[in-house]
Amino acid sequence: MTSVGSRSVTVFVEGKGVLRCTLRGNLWAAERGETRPVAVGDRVQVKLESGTEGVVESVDERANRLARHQPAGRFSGQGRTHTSARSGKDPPVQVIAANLDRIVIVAALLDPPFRAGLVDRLVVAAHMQGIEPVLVLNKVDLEGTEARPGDRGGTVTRDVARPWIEDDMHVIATSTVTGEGTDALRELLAQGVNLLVGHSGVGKTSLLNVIAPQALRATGSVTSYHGRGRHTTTQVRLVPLDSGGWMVDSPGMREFGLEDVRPADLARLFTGFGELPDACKFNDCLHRTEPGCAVRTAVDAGEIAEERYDVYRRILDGVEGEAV
Ligand SMILES: Nc1nc2c(ncn2[C@@H]2O[C@H](COP(=O)(O)OP(=O)(O)OP(=O)(O)O)[C@@H](O)[C@H]2O)c(=O)[nH]1
Ligand SMILES: [Mg+2]
Ligand SMILES: [Zn+2]
Repeated sequence: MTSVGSRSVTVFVEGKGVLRCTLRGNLWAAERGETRPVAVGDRVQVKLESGTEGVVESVDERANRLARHQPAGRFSGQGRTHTSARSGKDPPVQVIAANLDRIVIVAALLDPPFRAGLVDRLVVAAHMQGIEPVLVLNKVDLEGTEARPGDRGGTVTRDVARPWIEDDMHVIATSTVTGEGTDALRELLAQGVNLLVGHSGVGKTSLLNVIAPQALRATGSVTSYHGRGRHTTTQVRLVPLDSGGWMVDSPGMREFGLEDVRPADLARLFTGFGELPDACKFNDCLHRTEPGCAVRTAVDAGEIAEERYDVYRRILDGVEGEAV
């Protein structure tokens, strides 16, 4: 499955290229708490109707998926299968892509400003699904540039990636302007299916254009107002690489709601606490104010940075909010 539109989808068939397909009606009825019956990256069975068209008959079981939880009241109108039949149940999740080998989390050093929260949520989601997370710190050509007023001040450097580097995650600093890091990224992503995700305007599509220039896609300038991207990419799309691998470009996201994380599991999936959660007095410690908490003790001793702990607490609040 290479793209999913509101009426039809495109499917890559070995030896035939890309076919435009409709979905067998019962696929819509069989939706599994998801906004759409299929996602980019799904492997499907297709009945050919002509040289360029077909019907998707069924969707194979997935190895994994990256899905975002849609906060209640925020999902109406984004799909078409979750109306009356699901009322009163959990809102459907939005599956961004399926059957992934890597989730390539792209963040910019500046413009838009680096925000750890989204990176951390995506890393937790990747760990839960057993998918390798990769962090790409893009726009490093802007390193040392004074942050603009309103961007919380201060100068941002590539040091922001230290928690993930210390956790042995692949972290690559890149610039599509100077070319720094792009060869290393191309090499890392040569095989398998790689999903590009991150805030709008961080340079996901620009990186894709460097790695797969034959599939040149539109990029947009970051609006100066708020430094927020304009959401140039509007559809999730699978692009083949000459190396045999695949890239999936996705529209920028403002936030990412984690699905189905048990609050007591979060600290073990979060980057930066190491084995400490296992040393707490209570097995289901949430590392807030519980007695005998090894995480809090390490924060108070300055062994864990307050900022890291604050990000954890924000994500925990969100996870607990969704759980009720
Ligand atoms: N200085 C600098 N600018 C970059 C770099 N990479 C991309 N840009 C610029 O950042 C802007 C946004 O790039 P895009 O590739 O469209 O960003 P995106 O992440 O695909 O954005 P959405 O599709 O909206 O999610 C464009 O103006 C790019 O030229 C970089 O390494 N350095
Ligand atoms: Mg884009
Ligand atoms: Zn604890």
